[in-house]
Amino acid sequence: MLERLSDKLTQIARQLSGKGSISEKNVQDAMEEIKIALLEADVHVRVVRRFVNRTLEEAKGEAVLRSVSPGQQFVKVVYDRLVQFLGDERQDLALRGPDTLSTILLLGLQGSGKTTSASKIALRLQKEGRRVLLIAADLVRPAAIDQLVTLGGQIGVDVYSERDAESPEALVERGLAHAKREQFNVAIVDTSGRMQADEDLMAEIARVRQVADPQETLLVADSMTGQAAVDVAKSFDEAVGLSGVVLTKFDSDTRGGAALSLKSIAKTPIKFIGVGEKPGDLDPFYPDRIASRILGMGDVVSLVEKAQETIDQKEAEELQAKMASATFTLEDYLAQFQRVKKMGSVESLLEMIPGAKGRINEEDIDEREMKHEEAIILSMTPGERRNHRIIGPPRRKRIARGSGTSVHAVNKLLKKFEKMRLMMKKMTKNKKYQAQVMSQLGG
Ligand SMILES: Nc1nc2c(ncn2[C@@H]2O[C@H](COP(=O)(O)OP(=O)(O)O)[C@@H](O)[C@H]2O)c(=O)[nH]1
Ligand SMILES: [Mg+2]
Repeated sequence: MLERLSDKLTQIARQLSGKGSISEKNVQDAMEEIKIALLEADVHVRVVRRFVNRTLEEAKGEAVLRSVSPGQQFVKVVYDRLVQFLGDERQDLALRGPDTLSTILLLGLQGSGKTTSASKIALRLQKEGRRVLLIAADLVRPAAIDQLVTLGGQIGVDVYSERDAESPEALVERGLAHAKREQFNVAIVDTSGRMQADEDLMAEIARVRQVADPQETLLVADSMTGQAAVDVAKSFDEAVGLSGVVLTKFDSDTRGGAALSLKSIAKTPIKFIGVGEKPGDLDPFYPDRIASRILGMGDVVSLVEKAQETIDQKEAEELQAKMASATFTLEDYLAQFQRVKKMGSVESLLEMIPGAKGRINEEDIDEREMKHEEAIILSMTPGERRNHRIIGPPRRKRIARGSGTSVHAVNKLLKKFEKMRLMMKKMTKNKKYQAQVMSQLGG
């Protein structure tokens, strides 16, 4: 799987991580090589450009970690970007509870692996304890019905089929009625494909989709077709709307272009990969595992992760010491906003403050108000930030003007900050105050 891309990137990463120090030129050269490797892997050119730009941007913005080499740190940046481009989090099927029928509709071009995938997903859900019914709605090729019936027999899953249905949508309607009557809780609909995603196919699919009203509309795409798979996903998504992709023949895909381009070009998450011809050959798609496989530098990645954790730990300790001694300034407060921005969530801020997690919800913190407060603090001089007590009425007026807010807003922030500081001091001594302080933080 992805051997070719993996070999290239692993080689580049190994060279980098071995270096004790790296220059801007090293980074540029490495990025150039990565770019070529990605293009050779048939990754969409727009994705390649985005990948390179984001990686460089991120590498520049990274805090230097003392316990790892810059090369190792850069490898981690590349790894993080790979995970992001592969889709970040694992996306599971969004099915209803077991008391109601859930429907999964499979779409795709001829030969992409729809029928095979239908039986693979059926087996998987059956193992999870679901009562699964396969519906054979490919009426174009008579052999398709036999194929699904045979596969169903192999895995012990019932197949609903009709030999002379007037249309796929009529068959699906009856199949689903059967599923409800017989208390199946998942119905998987296998549809017909064409050589191309033409208008006829789209019209048929749209009719079937309307009748099926599925919880999941999955495109089955052949990973070996690379970028073409991405174009197919885009046109299916525009025509009928997709909830995810099953990327088949991943076992034979040495390049990885489809896997890396799908999420950012076609905006559809990969939910499963097909890794062989047998019914058991279906894996959930884990972006981080695939990224590790591509980069082959798992040890470096976890080393850097650990170093990052330690830095966070140190920051947290410093912050707590400041809170305890009431030397917490507006500058520290501002640093926290920036931290939230960098980490992308308020949650990371809450993690820094002992006892805050679980007591306060992320939603309680008004992000818009945070932006205002940030603007206000940014309009202060460094001296004002370090000692807010010197900010009298004239300064308040100036700051309000500079930040595009009002004197009222500035007053409010200063009052809140003063109160917060006092409470923080108490908080570090008295657990009971922690929750109160956090609600202050929320405004
Ligand atoms: N190696 C491999 N072969 C697969 C995979 N999925 C499907 N196939 C093969 O691809 C061919 C077409 O599959 P089929 O399910 O009939 O495609 P359909 O026309 O979309 O229904 C068959 O020979 C399958 O065995 C996979 O994940 N790996
Ligand atoms: Mg088929």
